Amino acid sequence: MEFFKWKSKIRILRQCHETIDAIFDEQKGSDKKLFCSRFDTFADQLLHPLHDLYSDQFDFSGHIIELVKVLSHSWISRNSTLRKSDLNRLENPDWITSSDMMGGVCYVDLFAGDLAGIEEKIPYFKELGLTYLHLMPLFKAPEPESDGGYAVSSYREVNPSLGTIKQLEKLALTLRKNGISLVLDFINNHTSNEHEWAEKAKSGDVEFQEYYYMFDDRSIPDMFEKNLREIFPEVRRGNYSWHEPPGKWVWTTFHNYQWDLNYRNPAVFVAMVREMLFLANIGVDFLRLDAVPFTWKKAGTVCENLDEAHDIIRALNACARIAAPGLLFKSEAIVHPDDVIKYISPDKCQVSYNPTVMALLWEAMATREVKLLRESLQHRFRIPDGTSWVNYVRSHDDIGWTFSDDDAANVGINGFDHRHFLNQFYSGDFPGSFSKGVKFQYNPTNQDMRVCGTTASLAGLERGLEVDDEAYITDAINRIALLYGLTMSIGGIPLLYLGDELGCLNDYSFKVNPKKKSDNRWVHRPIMDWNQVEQIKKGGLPQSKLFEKIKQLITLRKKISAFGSNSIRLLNTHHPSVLGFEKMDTSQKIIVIANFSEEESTFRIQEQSANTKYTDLISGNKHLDIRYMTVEPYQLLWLE
Ligand code: OTU
Repeated sequence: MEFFKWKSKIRILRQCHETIDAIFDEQKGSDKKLFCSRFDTFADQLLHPLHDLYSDQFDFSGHIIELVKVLSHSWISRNSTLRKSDLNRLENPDWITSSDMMGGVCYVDLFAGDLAGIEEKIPYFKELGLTYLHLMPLFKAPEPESDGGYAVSSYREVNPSLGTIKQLEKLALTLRKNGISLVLDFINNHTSNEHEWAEKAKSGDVEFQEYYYMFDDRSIPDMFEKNLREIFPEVRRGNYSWHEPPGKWVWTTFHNYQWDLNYRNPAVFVAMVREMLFLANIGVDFLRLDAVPFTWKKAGTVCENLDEAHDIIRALNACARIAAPGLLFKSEAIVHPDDVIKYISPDKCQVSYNPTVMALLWEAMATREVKLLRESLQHRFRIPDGTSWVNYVRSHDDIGWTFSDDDAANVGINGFDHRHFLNQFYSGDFPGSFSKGVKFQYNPTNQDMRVCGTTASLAGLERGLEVDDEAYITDAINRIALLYGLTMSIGGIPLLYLGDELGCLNDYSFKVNPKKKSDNRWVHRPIMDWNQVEQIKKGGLPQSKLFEKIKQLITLRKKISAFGSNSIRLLNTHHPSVLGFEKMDTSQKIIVIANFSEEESTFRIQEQSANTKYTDLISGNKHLDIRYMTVEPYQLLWLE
């Protein structure tokens, strides 16, 4: 490193500048000065991690020069709208923690048929106040199975059944004009087995075989395998699959058709930057970095969350800062909370899913106790300035119980037993459970398991409607509103899985669909039924109440600036089912109270003075004395 800092670094930087000069001199008019100043500002963030990763590789500086060419050309072709938006974002870096932020996520086909359909739904997004729209993977992918698009055959082609890349670019612009940021996945851990690189590897092209991890026999795979986790053990045991051609074992962490990219090869890094900046220049605002923990493998380790995986993200981030400064990253690390947090930083991922809070919201719902949620929030919620959580109730994936066993032990819970209980509870096997989830990926070796289900089905609405019991249905609706209301007030960007606002239930039809039947996650990815949406909007249905409630909460959240902020102060409510915390910023202080019980609960917040009276912004109730107060079943209070 020392050597790099002095001698070779100066030489490489000089070569970089010569390359930049040559490219920009040919393309007169493009803003070279700005580009150069950004390059200089972020050169260390770019070159240091790359030096750590690749300086031992043949022609390290050649790869750097190639990278600089990619960055220069991407910047030159970045259009004026995006450049203007870059400047806005840079001038207002706190935009991600504004309480105006409201996210939504959907599949293009399931929600609206195709990209044209999505554009038609913009009024619906605006009705919900969305400012952030994550469209699930929409790129060219293998048929019939593609892991819901997470096996990408081309990062530059839209799946023809959904539209074209031109349409996507236009949609990004239209969304931008409507105040909605476009979020897409950057599936950078693997490509599909039908990607051009994989095809070349199959045909025996050694250059492209080195884009992946390929082995002639089991000796190296067997050595690695000793320490590796299995992600989809019901689909395939182990982390490798045999492919003929090329007649080799291929590292496939997920499905056989998802080939892990070999980031030890610097050419892979450069090639992926090229794809990433292509997406940036289409007008994507956030890239969700899929499966970030897995991008580096090292013998003798679990091959997740390694330091080198972090180096890759820092270098990718520097590329964005230089060539597409408005582009932000969202981390998708559904792992132990100690690891989740390490990806969150202005020079890595500026936003991140909050899988711990997601899982613990459900945990508190099942146990009617908030102690583990509270324990975790207490020391795990705080993240750096310039970053934001994305808080969600559920995603397109299963729910895994990724809380810390140490946190659990601190509040007297055995983590292993508790996970077993939660799986039983949410798959509906636990006596008295309100939930109708489906088990996912049982691993007989370690008894690990996760669960699937829509928010409404997990929260009791499906059972409630089946037994046609009004009280049961009301509890379920209130649970959903409570969960979403907390994602809106805990701090960060709330993310709505579109359809949840309407109480969408599990869809079991995937079981007879040959493309989907092997993956239980499809149970919670229903097709949006727009006729039913009309019925719900007319009013009178139980789901109508939910829809109105969710809209009310979103509208209110936007007015409460403190709800965007990362800081939180936990309050002692003296009741096991009642969570209390305070959100504060320079202009506002709000107390949030959440009752995770189907019983009325009486809580006490003692640190209040006798003459402080509160107004609940949700119900409108005034003159509330929280030194001793009773809340309704599953009630949420936003107290001012
Ligand atoms: C992600 O999830 C996606 O969200 C999934 O839909 C994909 O199947 C998968 O990647 C492969 O592209 O294991 O059960 O810590 O938890 O990357 C879901 C990260 C997953 C993993 C996560 C993965």
